Amino acid sequence: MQTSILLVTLALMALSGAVMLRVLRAKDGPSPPPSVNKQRSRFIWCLVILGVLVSLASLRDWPHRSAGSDAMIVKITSGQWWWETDTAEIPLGQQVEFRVTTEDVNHGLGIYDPDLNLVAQVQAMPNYTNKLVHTFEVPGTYQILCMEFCGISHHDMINEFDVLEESK
Ligand SMILES: [Cu+2]
Repeated sequence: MQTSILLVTLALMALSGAVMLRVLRAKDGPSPPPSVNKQRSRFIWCLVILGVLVSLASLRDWPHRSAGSDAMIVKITSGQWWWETDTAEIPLGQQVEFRVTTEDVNHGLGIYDPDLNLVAQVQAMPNYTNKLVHTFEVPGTYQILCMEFCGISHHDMINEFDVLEESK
């Protein structure tokens, strides 16, 4: 998904650059007839509409969207230098909405699978609750690590939870 977004962004940036170059070159020559200007205006509006549509379509599945009504809510609070979760067990295949905040400075919540691959992340911010929606497809023990240097014991910010095939 991230690669698709990057490629689409690069393609649209290249297209925008080409349009800008053409506009700049056209400025030096004789002024075009009104019909050409109208055609250019239509073309630019088509690009704007295309950009908005691509943005909406590609942003829809980002993890910061709202969860379904049957999602499990997991609250995670952080501070220097700890993570506190209100559950230690999450059922496999269950959509989870993490509600993440901090009591002091900014922290970066990173959720790592049993092989220590990063599977989801969100910023923990003071006086604000960020939402992160994720569905775990692999059982095991997941670790929560801080991804933003937040002080001398930043490396001690470790917690974990289990993703279980059947909830107990
Ligand atoms: Cu930290």
